[in-house]
Amino acid sequence: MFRIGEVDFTFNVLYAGLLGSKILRRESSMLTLDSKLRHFDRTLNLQRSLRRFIGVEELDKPTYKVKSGYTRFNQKYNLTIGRPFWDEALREKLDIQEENMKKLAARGVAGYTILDYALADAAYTMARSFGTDINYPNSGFLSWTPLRTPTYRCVGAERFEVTDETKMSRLIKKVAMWFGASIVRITTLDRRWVYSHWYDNRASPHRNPPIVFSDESGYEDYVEPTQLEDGTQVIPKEMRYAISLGFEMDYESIRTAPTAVAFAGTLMYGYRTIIQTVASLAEFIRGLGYNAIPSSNDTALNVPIAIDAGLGEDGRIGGCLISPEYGPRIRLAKVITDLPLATDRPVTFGIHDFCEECRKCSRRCPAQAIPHGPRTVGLEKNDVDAPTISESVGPLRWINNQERCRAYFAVGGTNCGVCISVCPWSRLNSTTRILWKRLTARGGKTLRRILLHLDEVSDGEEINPERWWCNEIYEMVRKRNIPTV
Ligand code: B12
Ligand code: SF4
Ligand code: SF4
Repeated sequence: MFRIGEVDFTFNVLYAGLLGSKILRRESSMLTLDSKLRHFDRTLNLQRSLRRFIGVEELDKPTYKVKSGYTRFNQKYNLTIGRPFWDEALREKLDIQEENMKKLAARGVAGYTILDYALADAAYTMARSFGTDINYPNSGFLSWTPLRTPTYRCVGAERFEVTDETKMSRLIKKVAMWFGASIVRITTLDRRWVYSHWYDNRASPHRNPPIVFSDESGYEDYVEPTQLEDGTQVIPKEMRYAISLGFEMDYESIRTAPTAVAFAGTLMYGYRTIIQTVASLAEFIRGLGYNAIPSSNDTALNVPIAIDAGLGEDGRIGGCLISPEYGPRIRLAKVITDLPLATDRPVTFGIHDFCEECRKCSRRCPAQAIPHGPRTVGLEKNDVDAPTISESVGPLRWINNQERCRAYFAVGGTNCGVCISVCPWSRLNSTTRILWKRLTARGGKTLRRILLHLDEVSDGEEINPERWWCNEIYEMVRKRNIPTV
């Protein structure tokens, strides 16, 4: 018998082999859509077994700490829908995007041709058509009110009475997976993570209305999610639950990061599926007679909500949750509801210790946006001169310089994603990778270093966009330098 520390190596190899082959056989339901609702019982069980095998521990409280005095973040300061619309100095840095895209496409640079950008644009269709926009609350498919007459009214019934919250939660998870989610867990909504205000650059002049709860003075009469005339969004106090949803982004396209193919992957396997899933899940809940707010990047912060629900933990890539199943290669969304549900617990699998050693994302980030040093609360400077006004102050975490990251998006007209592509936890769940995860989560410092080294030498291959497309037209577009400017 060969032993590494406390770990029985022979047993591990055998168990990982069995679990790995089972997961690979069940890949259709574990990693992609499955058409049969009953299969999701097995998927949920398999996810639980995988977590147990890796060594994911359930906790009473999440592993993060938040300094007292933390105040809710105003979306006006974020770098997607807020600051670029009112901060001229930042705008200048981002304005290079269009010119850069033209130059790259004209030179036929792989991953930045007209085909690559067209693919990304097309993959975005569901998430930004018919009034839907992933960044605005209550827009299009993200409507805060039912899109059609709720089923319970159509069938002339009272609202569906929930007598067993645990069974209801399992049902909701299965339905959400059927609609498109890869992983679903439930938490009580912590109001700290709801934006204090949302930003509306469609209004003229732009406006920055508050998001309030119905137990705040003056809003007591609202029993349904409501948008007031001045844009104020009211969430009824009874909407205490957040269904946190994770969406695996496909490995092949992400491995082409930072190209437009990777961008397309995040839009396709992230936002397209998010919109379809949260909108449908919200309609299902409304059909039973309850309120539901489907939400993508709008309304609240997805990462701390997902940590509370136990989807994973925060890691060195400051804006990303690392999940045991997919690492940071997962997009997040949520549905806020008053449907009575049983909640899940937060988890740990030692990612803070692992990120201390690893630093692969900080070494590879082309914008030097990810710190090499320890976690901070944003009150002191770390080695990438954060925080800026776009980072909240108070939660202990690896604070990234997101201004640098956002400015790098403008360089290639994509959303980069190199950090998620290179993270060892993003790799596909082969038998060896599952074993690697288990040893990494449970091992000590020395073992972690050995495993990190093994990751460097074994699985570092990035995918060339040319190989990704695998089509002669792509070669022709590159050689003929189409389009020209
Ligand atoms: C705006 C935004 C950005 C901005 C940066 C954030 C900013 N400061 O403006 C830009 C455009 C640069 C960006 C970049 C990226 N983003 Co982004 N981004 C968002 C968005 C839409 C809003 C977040 C926000 O308002 N941040 C402003 C303040 C709050 O930032 P902050 O204080 O630094 O807090 C961050 C983290 O510390 C964490 N957080 C917040 N509060 C707390 C509290 C505790 C206790 C902890 C532990 C963590 C935590 O969440 C925040 C995420 O920005 C979210 C969606 C959402 N609603 O959550 C996606 C989101 C966070 N991004 C995501 C991703 C994947 C990326 C990129 C990898 C790009 C890509 N290719 O997909 C990079 C990674 C950059 C990095 N180093 O982290 C995913 C993360 C998925 C995951 N696995 O967790 C999200 C959740 C989108 C989604 N729907 O899945 N992003
Ligand atoms: S998305 Fe790119 S620029 Fe932004 S932090 Fe990740 S690697 Fe750096
Ligand atoms: S690349 Fe390494 S340091 Fe960065 S998030 Fe992944 S595990 Fe942590």
